[in-house]
Amino acid sequence: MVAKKNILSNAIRMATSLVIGFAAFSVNAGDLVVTAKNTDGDPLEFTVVQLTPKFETSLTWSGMLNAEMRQQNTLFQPFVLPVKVGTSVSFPNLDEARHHVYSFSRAKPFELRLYGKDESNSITFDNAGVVALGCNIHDNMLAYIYVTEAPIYLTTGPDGTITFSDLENGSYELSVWHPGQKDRDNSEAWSVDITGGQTNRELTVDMRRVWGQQRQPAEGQY
Ligand SMILES: [Cu+2]
Repeated sequence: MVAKKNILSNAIRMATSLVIGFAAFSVNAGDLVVTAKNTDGDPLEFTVVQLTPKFETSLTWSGMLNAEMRQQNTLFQPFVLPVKVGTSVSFPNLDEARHHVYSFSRAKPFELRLYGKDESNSITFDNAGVVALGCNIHDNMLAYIYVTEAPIYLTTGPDGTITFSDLENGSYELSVWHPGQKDRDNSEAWSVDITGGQTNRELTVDMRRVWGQQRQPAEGQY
């Protein structure tokens, strides 16, 4: 009987805290919709959008410290992979062909010697910065790992837009990075205030005229 009573009071307590939690959430949090464009006004896919709170917060990094950069159909997937500093990235090869992945970038020079189908290797990225990837066998293969210290980040889709949901109210540093931006090694930063409801920000990224994009190899090329 005592046990039963405890279960009941626990259930009531849980229900109460859920209601309080919801009320707190709706008042103290908001959504942020960021749209990235180039100077011609075209939407920019592959823009890493990062948020760093400027206030004291209980927010702690809760994401997984591992990620994946696949080789599939003689392409790197994804083209841009943002990861938190300290993340271990695996490089599974899903192709019949062998790949030989390397980077000369200062943030993490490395080389994964020729390896075949269903093989995987991991590299840990301990320094913030840009890591450009290539494959010694396939010149068309190109991708970027962007190692960030920001606790919150997402990459824009083809419409150049990304939505951050349920952000705690307050002031944030908002910065973006794109592989084709003029100063490729430094992100551009702005400030944004979240005050509940939806906040929209449109950002213009100053792009280089020519920048490398990954292309599917021509039929029978390899
Ligand atoms: Cu390759």
